[in-house]
This record gives sequence, structure tokens and C-alpha cells, in this order.
Amino acid sequence: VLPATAPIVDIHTHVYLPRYAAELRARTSAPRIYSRTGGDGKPEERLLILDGEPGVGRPVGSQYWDRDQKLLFMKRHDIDISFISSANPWLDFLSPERAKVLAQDLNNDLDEYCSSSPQAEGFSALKSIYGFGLLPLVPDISIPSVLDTIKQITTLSHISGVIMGTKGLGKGLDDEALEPVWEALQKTNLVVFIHPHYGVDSKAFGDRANGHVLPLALGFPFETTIAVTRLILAGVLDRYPDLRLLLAHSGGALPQLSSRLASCITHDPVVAKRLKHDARYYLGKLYFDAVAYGPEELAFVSDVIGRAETYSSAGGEYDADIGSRRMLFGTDHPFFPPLEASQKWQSVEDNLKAIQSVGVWNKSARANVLGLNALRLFNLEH
Ligand code: 5CU
Repeated sequence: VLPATAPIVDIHTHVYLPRYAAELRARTSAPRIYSRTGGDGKPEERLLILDGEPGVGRPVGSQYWDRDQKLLFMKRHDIDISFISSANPWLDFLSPERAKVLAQDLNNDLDEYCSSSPQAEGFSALKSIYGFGLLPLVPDISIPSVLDTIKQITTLSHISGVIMGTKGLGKGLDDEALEPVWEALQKTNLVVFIHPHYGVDSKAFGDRANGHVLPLALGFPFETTIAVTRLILAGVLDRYPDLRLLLAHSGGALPQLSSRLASCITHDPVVAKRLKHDARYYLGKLYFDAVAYGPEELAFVSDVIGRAETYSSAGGEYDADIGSRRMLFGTDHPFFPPLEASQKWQSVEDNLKAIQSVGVWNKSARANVLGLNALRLFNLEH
């Protein structure tokens, strides 16, 4: 039974836990947090996060690690419940030994952060914060260490999934070595949030100084597009059809390119033979955040998901509701803050307005995307 009032649930919201921030402070190359004297003569901390990030990085402060700031942000935007994940680049830059220890320590920290959070107002059986844990996915890690961390996560009451980047163990998400990891993630029913960090080769963006615009607007979503396409082409979703994969930034360009992908596969019999279904079918097995900033894009993604079953090798029908059942509101907090002191964040308002303005979604579809889908996905119906 779902709550009488529909909640707003944010499934894309990040944190650098204090232990992680300390790790970044101890580093001398990116990703790192360093201190300097700011323009106003006061000490400030700055974050260098993206590979080859130009300049001095961005200001970083308590909005990245302080739970009260997260709760304040939620209150400001009427968000009832948040599913928090560590921000990129997770543990990617660490040795296997350090990654394993830090993954488990951070998972415990996050569970405590979530479980000691207040109740969600109006949803008294629910906490206001839940989390995605971390796996030590780095080159040369032993698979039993990763499986051990999955096991650890299943013992943590407020961690309902994992966030992972696109590198896997260094060779991408289509690496055969990941098979036992997918198997364990399917078996434990953890939601896997796939999120970018590296973008694409920056040479593609030319020499003009465009700040972070091209890496974030295009590099991030293309990275996700390529990683998830490779996963589909490797047959991962045929072998693990119950895996619950949630894609950041509405799946990047995958919905737009899925028919082209299907056509290219059809014209390549070797690849075609590997898959049980037309490529478009697999989009209906995925979940997509609704961090697309525009109603037309959300409508398009939901339409593409809605027709996925028609590409099942067993045949199926277009279902307009399926699309809106697989999309979930997110904010990307604390990234994309307002440039001027403002109560409301434009990035959040844009995403909320986009959901409210999708012409083909009725009231119930909007309530699903705003929060009810998340409660179902994370088994929090009450
Ligand atoms: O602004 C950025 O760099 C980012 C980032 O690094 N990660 C993210 O999730 N959103 C924006």
C-alpha cells in the first residue's frame, strides 16, 4: 500500500562523507581537496575532481559532507526522502587494499548517516535518507573482496543499492571478470546506480575555453551511453534479467540512439547472434533518472521505454505507462548550485517543472516519477 500523499523522492543526490573528504585532503594530485587563501583573504578549500580539470578547481564546503545541509536542501525543495550516493570518482584512484578497506568503512559511515537521520515528515514509517553503498571496483582487486563488500552491504539496514562508475575493474562494464559481481547484485536485489566520471576524450572538445560545459553536458552522458551499450552487447542483461540498473542523466544518448544501435547490430551477424532480443528491448529492463531538465526529453525517454516490449523476441505491446514507471526524480545535489544566494536551486526547479510539464503524463504518472517509483524500486512501500 502506497502512502496517501505522494512523496518527492530524490534518487540522484551525492555526498563526500567526512572520511572520503579526508582521503581527498591527503592527496597531492586530482582528485583532491586543497586549502588556499581565497580572494577575500580568508582560507578556503577547493576541489579538483575531473580528469585534467583546468584552473584551480571549485569551492568545496559543508554542502558536500554535512547532513544538516542535505536536510536543509531537502526541506527547501519539499523533498521527503533522499537516496544518497558517494560522488565520483568513488574509489577508482586507490590501490585494491585501500579500496576494500575504505569501501567497507564508507558503507558503515553511510548507513549510520542514513539510519540516524530524522523520519520523513508525513511518512512516519520512513527515514528521510537512505543510501547507495560503494564496491571496491579497481584494477587487480580480488573478486571475493568485491563479493564480500556486497555481502556487507546486505547487512546494512539503510543501504539499498550500490553506485558504480563505468570502468568496472579497469576494463569497463562488459568485462567477463565482472560476471560473479552481476550475479551477486542480481541475487541480493541491490539497485545498481551507474554514474559517469571520465567523460570522453577531451580532444573532441577542441581548444576553446568552454569551462565544464562540454564535459558535463556531453562527456558525462556519452560515457554512460557507451558503458551501458557495451554491457548490453556483452549479453549481461540476458544472463541477469533481474538486475536492477539505474542510469544517471536519463541514460545519456542511449534512448536517442537505440534504434540506430539495433540496426547496426542487425547488420553485424556475429554480434546479433550473441543477443536474445533486439537492442531496444533492453531499455525496458533499465531504470532512468529524470535528470534531463526538459519535458520533451523526459517524454521521449519514457516513450522509448514504453515501446521496449514490442522488441521482445516473444513479441509485446506498446505500453505508455511502462516508461513513466521506470523514471525517477533526482537533483544531482550538491552539484549545480545556484550562482547567486537563492533559496531555491534552479537546477532542481528545472527538473521538477520538467516532470510536471510532460504532456503525455497524467497526474498519477507524475506522482510515480516524483517519488512512488522510488518507493517501489527500493521496497519502501508501506
Ligand atoms: O559538476 C560536476 O563536476 C559534477 C560531478 O562531478 N559529478 C556529478 O555527479 N555532477 C556534476
